[in-house]
Amino acid sequence: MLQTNTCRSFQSVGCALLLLTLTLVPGVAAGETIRGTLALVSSEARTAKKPDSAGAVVWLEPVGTVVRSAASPQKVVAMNQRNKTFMPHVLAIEVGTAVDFPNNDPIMHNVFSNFDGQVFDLQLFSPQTARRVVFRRPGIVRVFCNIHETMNAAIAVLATPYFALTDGTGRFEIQAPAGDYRLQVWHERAQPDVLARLARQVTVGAASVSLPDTQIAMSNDPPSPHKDKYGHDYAQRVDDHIFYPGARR
Ligand SMILES: [Cu+2]
Repeated sequence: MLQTNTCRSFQSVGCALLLLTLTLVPGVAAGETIRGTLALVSSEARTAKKPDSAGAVVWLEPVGTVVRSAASPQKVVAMNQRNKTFMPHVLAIEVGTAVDFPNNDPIMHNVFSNFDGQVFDLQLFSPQTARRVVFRRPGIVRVFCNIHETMNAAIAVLATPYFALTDGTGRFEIQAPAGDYRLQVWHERAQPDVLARLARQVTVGAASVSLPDTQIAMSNDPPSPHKDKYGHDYAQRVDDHIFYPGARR
């Protein structure tokens, strides 16, 4: 993740400084729905296309007593591996949720996470098989593959059932009982201090809440390099030796 100052220094060569806007409007069913927009807007004049605003995680942590809704959270979700890509790229789950990692490629993968969040290592596993991890503590889990350096994803493990991911236009909707909450936001390309400033108290069922615009430094560059599960740089690898015997290439 690039530092803000780094991004500033690159503005002249195409580093995008994006504007994050967030507005909450109570839903039709007041006290139960919060809808909002978390739009990523490029300030770079040359960027004609609107940035994709998908993949921001928004969640509400109850403050004090909130009567929990009867709906139970989804307990098993999946993060696929297809075309050497994790899909979806960002998952949001409640603590205690199991995540399956199905390998839909004709080659082996080795899914792992070795810092922050929950550390795990699924070892090499074959095409058309899956491994499962149950996430037991809150945090942001960075997910990688030990074979393919370009594969990366994130799982936001949350201590609340009230959360949502933004769509491509930045829209999100959270169902929650009436009460007081602390709203928090995470985006993989946002600096921690920016995210901290976005956190605030909200009351579901009250009048509309407007949150101020905040600038968020982001880069169009690829994500920062990461190490393999042994803490080493990724070596140049020939994929052929990890093709599963008999699998279609
Ligand atoms: Cu892989």
